Amino acid sequence: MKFIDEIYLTVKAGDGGNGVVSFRHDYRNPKAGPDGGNGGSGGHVYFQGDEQTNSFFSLSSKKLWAAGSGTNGQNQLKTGKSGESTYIKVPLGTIIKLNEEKPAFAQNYKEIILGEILFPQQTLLIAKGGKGGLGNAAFASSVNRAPHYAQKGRLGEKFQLKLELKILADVGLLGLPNVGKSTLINALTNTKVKTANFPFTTLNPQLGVLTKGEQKITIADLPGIMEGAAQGKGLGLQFLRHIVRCSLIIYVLDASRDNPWQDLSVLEKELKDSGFIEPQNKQKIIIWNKIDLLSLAKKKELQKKSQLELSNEKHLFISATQRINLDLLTQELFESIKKSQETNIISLSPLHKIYDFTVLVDWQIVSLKPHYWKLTGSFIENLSQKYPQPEKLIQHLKKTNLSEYLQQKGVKSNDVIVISNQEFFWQYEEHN
Ligand SMILES: Nc1nc2c(ncn2[C@@H]2O[C@H](COP(=O)(O)OP(=O)(O)OP(=O)(O)O)[C@@H](O)[C@H]2O)c(=O)[nH]1
Ligand SMILES: [Mg+2]
Repeated sequence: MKFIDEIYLTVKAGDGGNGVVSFRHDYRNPKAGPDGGNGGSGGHVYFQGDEQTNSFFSLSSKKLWAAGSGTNGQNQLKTGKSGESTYIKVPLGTIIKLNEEKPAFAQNYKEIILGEILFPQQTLLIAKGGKGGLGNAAFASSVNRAPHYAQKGRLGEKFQLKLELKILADVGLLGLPNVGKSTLINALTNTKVKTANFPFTTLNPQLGVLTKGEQKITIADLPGIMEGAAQGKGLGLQFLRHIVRCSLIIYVLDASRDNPWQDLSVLEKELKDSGFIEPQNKQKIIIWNKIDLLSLAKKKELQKKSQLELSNEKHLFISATQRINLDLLTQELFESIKKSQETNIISLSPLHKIYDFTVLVDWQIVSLKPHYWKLTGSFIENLSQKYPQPEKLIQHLKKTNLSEYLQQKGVKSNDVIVISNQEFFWQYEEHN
């Protein structure tokens, strides 16, 4: 299956159904009251965490994800049916970003993150469905017993999004090609990643889970990194972003190579040059793999040098194929990760949308001719449907900071503004 860690898509929540204007048919009483029912509400669009997938591949062919719209109300006070919500299943570690043109007052945000999916089954509401409009029966009052108007349903939110995946793993395996990273993940976990005696066998990140009782550690095996990767050599560093969230990095080295110490400095240099992570903020274990291939003398030499040069670093000598010291490594991982899982839990992201974008992204005004403007955006249109009476609409618009926006754009008092095909004379409030 193809590995895709970045996609663009549009989500559209369902529109609310319209309320209707209707009166009871009663030949004995032609003045019988209104019985127009309310519209059903539109379905929402949610994102949901799915442990079974590690890529956006299954989402990549669909560009528009829409929820169902509510149906219109009916006579006899019948409410319309609600639209069905849509759940988009994404891998854990998905970051949902807004991909809309930013309004002037949001330019300070480098990018606008709507939320993150971090847990299995975590559900995040991204686009809210529109409410159903009220039927005319809802407007009946002692003053107006037979209202001839009803509300239209409100529009569902619509956003263009960019999804980015940063795989959620506790441990990342980093190393030059062919050093035994995949052999190691297979030996530690239940995965069966392909291994072979040539470089670049692994082309995509792979995940494995190491378990002990209740505790779980996820490990990511990444494609090999070579010298010059930060400048784009080999597979480059495109996969490095997947270790940004690992709390521990295992540097895997092939102890049987001619100069494994140089390999270690290459790895450290590439990681530093990539600028992706600050290695000093991560826990790290250096692993000399394939020690089964070393003569006793070579092994002693390596151990001695490591004792001197890596005295401040955790390091281990292992063989992934012969299972030498794997228990020690496992134990080390559980101890290190337990600590970081305990501290991390507090800093995880919220379970809901971080900003309310209806207001942020929405307003747009264009000048059609001098002193004549058109105001659009679903926030405005929704409001104009909620308040079919012009005075009420203006009253509500004035409660927002629309005035400031219009002033910035050069709208003057007595200019005409068109909202949803209705014309209004705009007046700024007098400030005494
Ligand atoms: N003798 C010996 N061979 C090993 C050991 N670990 C891995 N190998 C062999 O080294 C070769 C490469 O192993 P892989 O696990 O595919 O290496 P990798 O680091 O995942 O390689 P890329 O995916 O290309 O980056 C295979 O032939 C493995 O059998 C070990 O501990 N001892
Ligand atoms: Mg591999």
